Amino acid sequence: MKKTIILPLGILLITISAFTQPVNKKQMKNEVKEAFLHAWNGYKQYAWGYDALKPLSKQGRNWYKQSLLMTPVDAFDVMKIMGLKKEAEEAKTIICEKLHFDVDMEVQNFEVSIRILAGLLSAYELDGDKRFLDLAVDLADRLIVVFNSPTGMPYRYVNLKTGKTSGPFSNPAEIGTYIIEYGVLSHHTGNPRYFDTAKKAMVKLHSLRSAIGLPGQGINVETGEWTNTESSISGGIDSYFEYMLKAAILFNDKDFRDMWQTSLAAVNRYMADTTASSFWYGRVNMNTGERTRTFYGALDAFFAGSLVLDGDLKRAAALQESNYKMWMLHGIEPEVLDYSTMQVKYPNYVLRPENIESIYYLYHFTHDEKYLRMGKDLFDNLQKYCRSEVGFTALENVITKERADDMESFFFAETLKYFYLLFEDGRSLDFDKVIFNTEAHPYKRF
Ligand code: DMJ
Repeated sequence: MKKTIILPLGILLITISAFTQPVNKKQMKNEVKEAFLHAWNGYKQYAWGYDALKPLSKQGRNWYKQSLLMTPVDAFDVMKIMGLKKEAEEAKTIICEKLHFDVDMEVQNFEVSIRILAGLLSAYELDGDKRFLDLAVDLADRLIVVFNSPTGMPYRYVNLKTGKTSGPFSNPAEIGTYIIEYGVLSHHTGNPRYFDTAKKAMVKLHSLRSAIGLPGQGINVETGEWTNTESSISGGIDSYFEYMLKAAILFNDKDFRDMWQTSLAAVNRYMADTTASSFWYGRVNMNTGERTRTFYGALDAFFAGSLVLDGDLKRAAALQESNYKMWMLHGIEPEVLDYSTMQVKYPNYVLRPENIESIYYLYHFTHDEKYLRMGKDLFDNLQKYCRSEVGFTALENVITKERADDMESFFFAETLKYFYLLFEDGRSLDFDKVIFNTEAHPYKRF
């Protein structure tokens, strides 16, 4: 809705957009639900049984030789949250009838853990059907062998049937993003092995931090030697930090609290950066703290949410202003931006959730209407630039708006879920009673 005001001189016409008007939460919630159904129906019609939909060529895509039903598993808890009973039943049926893991194929432990293992666990918590837990236990028992390295830090890949592991060159995110899923699994099975294994890997990784308290971007899990000494809050490290804080909260565990506080102090001291009017976190050398690159991107945007979850509203709010600026620069955020020049470094957008995730967190803690308006602007632009005939597409280039033939399962699990939760006022999910894994799968706090 636009309102036109004629100023006294009668010459100047200023259009004040809906930006200044209260956001109609109910209407936005319904729009998000409609967008979800649009994307799900596209998947159903053209990619049923595959991992994901290719929305431009209208066909299915699998990650490996056999589908792991990424989209139904990732999307199931959103359907429960949105009250989409028919769709949830469809997803449950295909998961329970078709999903199995006794397949001779090598998978990436990180992605399969945060999407499939995590999705099955939240499905179990929200639905109560034990078949979800049985699938989760079977999968975890096939994945957990990745931790059998000389350091206890996991290899990147594992063959689900043979248990053969590979990929010693890893990064903190792929080493330290299991404690939530494994902890929840230990909680439901009564078997402490999962929690202990994931914690040991995280403790080991933290012990290898530099003298100034930072992890690097690359590490060999067999030797513990760093292979890349750049440090950031970005992809490759991001969820390692996220899980320290969330594990401290979920398990009320002092070790994770100490890890988080040590790391956060170093991140704030060395990575935090300001330009004329904005606050950012750039990249630095893990040993010296010297700035390496003034890069910030779509993945980094999660950090405002972590900051406010930890009680640092001041930095969180300042960083969210930058997140919003990054999104609105070209209408949709780029993968990476150089914040010192505001030039786009990597121009693609893969339907990532982190910006809206942080908006949701900030709105929860402040109830400041401006976060609803930010959320609305992001959603309106997503509809405008990414919606396609049979779903939503990633963008090759946020400047030209050239599309990419891809709709990641996290678009359901995270992006649409956080939009919905922002506008629905905690009716279906109480923020304070859950912890979200890095793929936005919620677990009850113990
Ligand atoms: C998701 O798979 C997870 O949020 C992960 O931690 C980072 N990348 C994607 C979303 O951007």
